[in-house]
Amino acid sequence: MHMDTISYLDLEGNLSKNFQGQIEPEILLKGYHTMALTRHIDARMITLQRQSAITFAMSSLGEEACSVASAAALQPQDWMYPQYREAAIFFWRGGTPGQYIHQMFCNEKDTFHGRQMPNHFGSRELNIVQVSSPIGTKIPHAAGCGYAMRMQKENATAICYFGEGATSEGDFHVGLNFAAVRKSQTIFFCRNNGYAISTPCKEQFASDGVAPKGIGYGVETLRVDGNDFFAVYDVVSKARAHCIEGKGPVLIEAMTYRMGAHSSSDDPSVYRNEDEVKSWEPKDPILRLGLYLKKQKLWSLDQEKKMLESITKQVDAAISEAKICAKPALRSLFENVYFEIPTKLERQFEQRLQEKS
Ligand SMILES: Cc1ncc(C[n+]2csc(CCOP(=O)(O)OP(=O)(O)O)c2C)c(N)n1
Ligand SMILES: [Mg+2]
Repeated sequence: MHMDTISYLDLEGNLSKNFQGQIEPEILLKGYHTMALTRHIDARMITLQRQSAITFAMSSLGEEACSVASAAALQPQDWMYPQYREAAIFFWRGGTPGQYIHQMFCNEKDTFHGRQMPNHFGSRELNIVQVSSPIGTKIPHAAGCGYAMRMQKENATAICYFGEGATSEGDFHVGLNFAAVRKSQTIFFCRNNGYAISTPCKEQFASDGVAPKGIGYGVETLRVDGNDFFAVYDVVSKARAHCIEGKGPVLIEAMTYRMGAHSSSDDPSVYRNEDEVKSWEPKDPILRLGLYLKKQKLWSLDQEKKMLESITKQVDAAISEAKICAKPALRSLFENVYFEIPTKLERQFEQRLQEKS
């Protein structure tokens, strides 16, 4: 089976008449700013990794509209389960560059006490469940969370983000089937960015992408242009309403492209062609929304310049602070597991202290 892709914003920034929704200019401007901020931070983090200031970095270059437009279409009470290419949802919800960068440095001010890899952000206050490395494990969690929301008749949904590679994991199938049968208030947001590290889609599945899998499980399924802010916002708004009305979960397949390397440990030049990358440049989500905003006289070159200057200043300051911040205290390795630290662990801590001195 073949499914069409919903798209409203063309490559010149013209909005199709088929777009029936409405997005306030403030949302578009905040969306544009959040995408630009995320792109800037991602680029800086990759450079810092190359300079050995941090150990690892992943970027969402070219995929920013997937996170930002989806987050914009949701409510603060909706729970978010990101993979690792969704840093922008954290910024959309008010997470600061400083908080994010401390996590990237795994330092004393990192909310997670340096116990995770970089890019494993999260926030209890912002209803963002922390990223975990094993692919797909959050899919059943979000299915269960959405089921709990339905049982408690909450005006809330759970959104789970993952890549197309994650749909080859058993967790995807377990999660979708459970959510479909139980009518969980869950939005499954799949970013189909063409690759799972070096594995292209054509070696990942024989189906027409991910969408047919949702239909197979009886899940309402939509395929959208993931680089179109308007289209992503629109389908996620509709998906949220569908969940809240008790009609069951929704699977969204957002068609996008991973413009950068998989991570700082990857070199994509060994497995993909530069022409393929170039062909996606005009589809860039920031470029397209920017063209629209300028045509609508909502944005100018002068504003663009000022925005980039202010982002650079803000991020520079956050990096400088993170660089001089101490690593987490040794003691923190032993905390937050038990309410009271058991004697055995206390002894290990003492032993470690002696080894250090
Ligand atoms: C269970 C599991 N298997 C393998 C890996 C190694 N791994 C990390 S990212 C990744 C590719 C994921 O691709 P996709 O889901 O398409 O997301 P993308 O990186 O493209 O955003 C793999 C195989 C892992 N983290 N967890
Ligand atoms: Mg992928």
